Amino acid sequence: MEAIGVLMACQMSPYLEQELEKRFNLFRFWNFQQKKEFLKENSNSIRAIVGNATAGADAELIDSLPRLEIVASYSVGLDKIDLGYCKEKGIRVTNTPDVLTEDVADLAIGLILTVLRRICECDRYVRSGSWKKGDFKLTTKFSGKTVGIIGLGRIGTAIAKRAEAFDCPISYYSRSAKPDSKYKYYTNVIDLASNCNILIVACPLTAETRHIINREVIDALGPKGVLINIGRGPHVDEPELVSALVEGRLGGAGLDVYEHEPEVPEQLFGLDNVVLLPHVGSGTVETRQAMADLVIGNLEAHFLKKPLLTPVV
Ligand code: 8YV
Repeated sequence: MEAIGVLMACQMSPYLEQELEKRFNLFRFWNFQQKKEFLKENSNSIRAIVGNATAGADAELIDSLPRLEIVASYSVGLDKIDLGYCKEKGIRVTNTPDVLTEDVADLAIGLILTVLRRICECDRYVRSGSWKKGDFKLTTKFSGKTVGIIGLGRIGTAIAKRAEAFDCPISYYSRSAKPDSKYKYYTNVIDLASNCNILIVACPLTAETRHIINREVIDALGPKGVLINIGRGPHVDEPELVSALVEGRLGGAGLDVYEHEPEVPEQLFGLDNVVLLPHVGSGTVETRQAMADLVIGNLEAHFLKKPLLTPVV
């Protein structure tokens, strides 16, 4: 039987590569300089794409692969996949929900503590020998602060649960109120931002949520407020965020994602009230393996004509 062709859209996990290679005819897209030529030559054997938060499947790629049946994303976020087009063409889509929820929620809390308690700056203080010259300055308490969450899905809920353990009053914004939620619901982000100390972005990136954090929201959060983004860079109008932080109109920020990764605005590098992470929300050995296993499980299920493990489309 002809081996099933699987196209990996970019480099993401050596373990996943190895496991895909055992089962399929794996094409590593990044190894081909002439992408168009490569697609032309192999369009008849590729039946699956493995994407992630960096590269997925847009209409152009989908159109160049007439035998494409499934896009399996090594991510929970689906913003790099043209979902509408996949639906229209009957191409199945899967992602990796649940397995990464805890890690991302843990990291959101880590970012809050690191920004408020200046953990990175404290570490530099000790390493540079400054402690010998005097005590570190006082920082800001986390426990009891009001936390606002944009998007009360799996990850938002896991963050809320953790913040509850810090005795934080919790409120949220989402498209509609969650009938079973005990948290306070705001019908718009500006009201949420005006009424919380820490604002966390935890919703999917869609046309509606792009730049959901704009100047007005930043101003509503204010000079004592802290923004945490573990969602996607384009949720935030980045130049507005940078100028607010540089001008002291926003109290601080903890960022795991950026508008143009891996580019990070250099104006942020000198700011001690900002913590910058390189998109590592799900980046633990345990979780990345579980994500890879889900990608493989979905592809195997599809090609064995069994129900998909985590279908989206
Ligand atoms: C990953 C992510 O960084 O799940 C998501 O949506 O952004 C992350 O888990 C990425 O897809 C791993 O390559």
